[in-house]
Amino acid sequence: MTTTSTGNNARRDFYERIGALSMAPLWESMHQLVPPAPMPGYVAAHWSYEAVRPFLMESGGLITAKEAIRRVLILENPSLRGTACATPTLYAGLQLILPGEVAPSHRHTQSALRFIVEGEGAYTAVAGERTIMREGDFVITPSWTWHDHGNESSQPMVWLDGLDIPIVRMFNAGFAENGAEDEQEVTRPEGDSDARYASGLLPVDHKPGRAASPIFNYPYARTREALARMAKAGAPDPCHGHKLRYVNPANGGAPIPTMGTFMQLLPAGFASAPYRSTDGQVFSVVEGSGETRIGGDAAGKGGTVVQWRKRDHFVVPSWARVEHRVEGEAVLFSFSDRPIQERLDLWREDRGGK
Ligand code: 1HN
Repeated sequence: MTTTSTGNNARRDFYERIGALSMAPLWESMHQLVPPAPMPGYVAAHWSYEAVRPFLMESGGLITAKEAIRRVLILENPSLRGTACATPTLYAGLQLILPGEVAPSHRHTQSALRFIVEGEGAYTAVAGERTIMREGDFVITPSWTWHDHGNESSQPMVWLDGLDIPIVRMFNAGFAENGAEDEQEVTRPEGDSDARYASGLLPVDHKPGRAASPIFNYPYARTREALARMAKAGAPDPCHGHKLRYVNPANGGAPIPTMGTFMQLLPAGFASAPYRSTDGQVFSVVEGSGETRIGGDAAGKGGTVVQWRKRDHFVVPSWARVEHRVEGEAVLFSFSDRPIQERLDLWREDRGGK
């Protein structure tokens, strides 16, 4: 028996004995616990709307929105099955609400975003105000606010739900309540929060209290116009094209404190320079088509190439390189946990020198 194997046997025996006391040797796992660079441990993923939509519509015949509470097909990362995670920190799902249906009022400490994928005319009510939702609108449901949805239009509505479920689960800070009525009482006229907070003005005595934005619908018409004017005015960023982040006008931060939300226009013929950042991201294709190489090397080789079209969804893991390529103009919505990472001085990016 060599000294080493004696040593190893002695160590194994030691690990077993300390294991009985719920202890473990750090030196066996230290390299994994403190890696030299992020090792995401989850994969790029893509859901084509063409493949998903028939199942969404089929779910409409299986259960009502009222019975389901929320009729949603979860977009679960293939390497995180069973966890309801699109990335280790983010939940994503596609919600269907049919004409005449109501998704009953409830509230929870998890924050939610809605990004409207198909249809228009359904409303969501948040904290006493309704807003009618249209394709491309970005709508928020802040933590612990009552919310219900209803579809008084004649077409199905589908939206992307993004929630900070894994984050709240990690903190074990989840609470939820059902409303007394299916539909909450409407106490303010439609457009009230828009009037007060969305014109570069704030009520004179507004006190920045909570972290979430006082605006709850950021309509696509305005976002799209901003992008179009920006694209007309100057050259795209080599990594992002023309990219904007949604903002809480009262504090300059993200509208939802746990999730950053972004919209970017990729001009016709654009090929982005390889870029990576520590926030894993979920993308929703708003306009156009193109392809994205995910997790390639600095020279733009290898990785997974996702070919996407309007209404598709895809996931870019943390610290995986992203390269977008389009023929015609395209618009992408995305969300990530970037605001949390920034608060904690953790967020990093690598622009590959661009
Ligand atoms: C929720 O409340 C909604 O309000 C959507 O539309 C998705 C996923 C998990 C837990 C609560 C909604 C949800 C959710």
